Amino acid sequence: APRPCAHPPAARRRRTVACRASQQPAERFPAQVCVVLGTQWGDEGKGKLVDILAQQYDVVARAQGGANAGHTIYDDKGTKYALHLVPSGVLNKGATNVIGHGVVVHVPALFEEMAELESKGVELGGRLLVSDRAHLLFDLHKEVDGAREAELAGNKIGTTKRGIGPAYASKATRNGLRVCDLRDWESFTKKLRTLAADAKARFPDLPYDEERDIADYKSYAEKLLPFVTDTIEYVNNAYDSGRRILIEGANATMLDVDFGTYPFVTSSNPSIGGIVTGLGLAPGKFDAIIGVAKAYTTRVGAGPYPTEIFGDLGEKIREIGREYGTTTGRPRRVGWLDMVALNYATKLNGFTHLNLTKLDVLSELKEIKVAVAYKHAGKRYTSSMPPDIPTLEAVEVEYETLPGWGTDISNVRTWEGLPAAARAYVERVEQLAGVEVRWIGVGPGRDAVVTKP
Ligand code: 2SA
Ligand code: GDP
Ligand code: MG
Repeated sequence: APRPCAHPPAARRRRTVACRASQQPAERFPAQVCVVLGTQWGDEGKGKLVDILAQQYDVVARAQGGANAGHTIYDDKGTKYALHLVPSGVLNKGATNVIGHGVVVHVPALFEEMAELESKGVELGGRLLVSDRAHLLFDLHKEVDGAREAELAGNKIGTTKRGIGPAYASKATRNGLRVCDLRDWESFTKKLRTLAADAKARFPDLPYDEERDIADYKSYAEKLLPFVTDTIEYVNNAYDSGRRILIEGANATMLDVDFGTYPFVTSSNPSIGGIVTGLGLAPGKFDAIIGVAKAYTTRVGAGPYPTEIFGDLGEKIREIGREYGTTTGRPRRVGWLDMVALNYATKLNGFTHLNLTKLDVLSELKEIKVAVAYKHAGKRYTSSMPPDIPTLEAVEVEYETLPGWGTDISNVRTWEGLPAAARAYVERVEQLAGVEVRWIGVGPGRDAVVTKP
């Protein structure tokens, strides 16, 4: 049946808000279309929230990024899954998982991930769809990623070397290959040889054997094509028939190629615009946009990081929070919660709710700092970012200091059960951000979440 509500988006939004206010919090979700985005430099715990919410959704979709992403989730038995290309809705047997056209797909990495999931008993047949328009990421792109990083020497971006930047570069250069190209073998081989020749003109010693890839992709195509469809049609039809759609952002706003700390960013738009262009669902259809923020911050890779904590304290938080890359295992840099970045992300993405994660990691600290402003050359920044790296590296950070709670909260499951100082911390974040914090993470497990009344 067609979706009953024919109100224009703005009117519908107002209606949704009015109706939400009269409901009990537990009933506010699932919103029909819900987007989950990273607000910081990634690894905020997006996967965990998506996995939790997915239990109430029919479709879970990725729209940007690639296998650079690492989303960690746990099932009820405590089995751990590290997802890179497959959406984190995969443990909800009732949900269809969609890899939208904005994602750059390394087919062998996808197969590896699918095999790993199947070895853990997660069946994907009929539950995974891959966009026919998604760009293919080849080993060639990974090699170029490595070669470019090597050239940068002391100025490396610190990429995951998963080929993300070069794959999006091929897309923009318009010599990239897409999933639908696998349907026309002759044209596919011709395009791949042209792409390889182009890369080798720039990097003559590039260790990439296109003839071997061509041979491999013959069987990959046969295996992949049953999963391939027009996902733009699929998600829009799902929407029109009233099905619930959850969209999982990868990476995060401060790594956005337009909004982040360029050039120390990824090559997609992990903010709301990338969701629109990467999936094909119109923005007026989004009912909830959830920003996921760690109660502190982390950053993996190089680039300016105004609230970075060095020395023993940084090391301590890294160890308690187990802050190591989900994809590469790299140690993550650690810093205080940065409200300048969070307010900037809120402004850009229009968050309707926040999920504050990993509050448990701060339990041992006597005092917790929160950055409320950057100051530089007579200017005070509270929700905007200087565009250039030298200024970002030179800003003086203005902090507020809040008392810690000094007790383990990892077994707390209710708002009232949290120590007063922990509640005060959450409320201060809410106040500074001007957005409701609806979920508070107190541990990595699926149940380790406090829903704020
Ligand atoms: P890339 O590979 O071109 O996207 O790298 C560019 C920058 O983007 C950062 N980036 C990430 N930051 C945090 N987490 C990511 N995913 C993995 C994880 C990272 C890992 O979940 O832990 O395992 O190392 C991710 N992906 C990209 C990257 O560090 C560069 O700063
Ligand atoms: P994502 O990329 O945003 O999905 O996050 P990652 O999975 O890369 O990194 C987040 C890490 O924190 C994972 O190991 C999660 O299991 C873990 N995690 C998520 N939420 C919480 C939380 O509230 N507390 C603790 N201690 N760990 C959490
Ligand atoms: Mg991650």
